[in-house]
Amino acid sequence: MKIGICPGSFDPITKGHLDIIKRASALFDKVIVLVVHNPAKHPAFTPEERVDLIERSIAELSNVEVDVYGGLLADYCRIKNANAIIKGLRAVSDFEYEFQMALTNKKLNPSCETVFLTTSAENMYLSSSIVKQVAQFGGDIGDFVPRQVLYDIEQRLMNKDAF
Ligand code: COD
Repeated sequence: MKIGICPGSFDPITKGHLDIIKRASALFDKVIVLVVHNPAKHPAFTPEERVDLIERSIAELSNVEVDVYGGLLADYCRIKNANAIIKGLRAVSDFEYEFQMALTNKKLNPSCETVFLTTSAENMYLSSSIVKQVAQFGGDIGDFVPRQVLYDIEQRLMNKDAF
């Protein structure tokens, strides 16, 4: 069984993430969407909230599950016997950072490859940070996040202070 891991902060999940997850689910027998900590970010949603939003967004994908992990991604891949880490690439600006992580993960766990899927053109500009910024100032995020979780993300972010 080929197992792929889609890791990320998912703070919160966007249509860009969902597109990568759906395409990964067509390539692998099993996909685990993994909420992991990015030390460079200060999340707005708790890990449990992020898992819940992802689970509701992927409900129709029978070979996809969601998990959360507090350690190194390479160690999680070893525990799960994963074949690949699947990442989305939006633009050249993503490349250097993703390339560095791919090489580090390969060094830490040589049996796990990193597979890059290019973003779909309509999601190229999308990020969780953009979603948070637009929602905090009362903008419409309907085109940015999965419809199943739109209301909850809006409610949660609208009540956050902008400053
Ligand atoms: N279109 C396509 N892909 C997208 C889009 C979009 N619009 N938006 C995001 N993506 C992709 C990203 O490129 C990324 O591959 C993935 O979706 C997740 O994105 P984010 O922003 O939610 O998550 P990041 O970038 O903060 O995730 C970084 C990790 C949490 C994976 C990383 O920090 C990590 O592995 N942490 C665990 C600790 C560890 O092992 N560290 C060593 C790593 S070398």
